Amino acid sequence: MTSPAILRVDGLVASPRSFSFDDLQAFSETEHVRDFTRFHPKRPGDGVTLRALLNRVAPASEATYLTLHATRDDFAASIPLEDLVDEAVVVYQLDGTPYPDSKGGPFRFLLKNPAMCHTDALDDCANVKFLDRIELTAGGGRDTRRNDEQAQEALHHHG
Ligand SMILES: Nc1nc2c(c(=O)[nH]1)N[C@H]1C(S)=C(S)[C@@H](COP(=O)(O)O)O[C@H]1N2
Ligand SMILES: [Mo]
Repeated sequence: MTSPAILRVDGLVASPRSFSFDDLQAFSETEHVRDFTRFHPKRPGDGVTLRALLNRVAPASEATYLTLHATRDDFAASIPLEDLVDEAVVVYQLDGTPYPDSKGGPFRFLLKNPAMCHTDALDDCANVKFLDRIELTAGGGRDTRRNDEQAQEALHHHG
């Protein structure tokens, strides 16, 4: 058996924590965002708010950025925390089962209203797939969105 997928939230926080599918399902209804198609018609699924996750880890006052890591394909995005906090959802289920790989699961970071690619820190590129770690940092951390032109081109020639 493979071990269950885990989302780690750590860095400049009082209580680093790891969340499983079951842990996220247990979040209260007010901490949930049901049916993300209300924000983006092509992105179904249910998630929990970034705020609800942060409430459980107690960010330090020095934490100003979130760095979102996808170990699987070595992708990262780093975004100012205050811009994000009411904008972001971690989607973890579709029809009551873990969010599929084909949609960027088991955990996918989604912005309610992303800007076009490369036009803002909160752009479509920040909708990190295969999210396994949210790291709180003082100032910006790793961000593979700002690669050279050619690499960026390659990134956008998917699907
Ligand atoms: N892990 C990971 N997440 C990622 C990417 C990636 O290459 N790896 N590409 C990003 C970019 S550049 C964009 S524009 C969106 C595309 O999301 P979509 O394939 O669901 O349209 O995913 C973002 N999330
Ligand atoms: Mo992108």
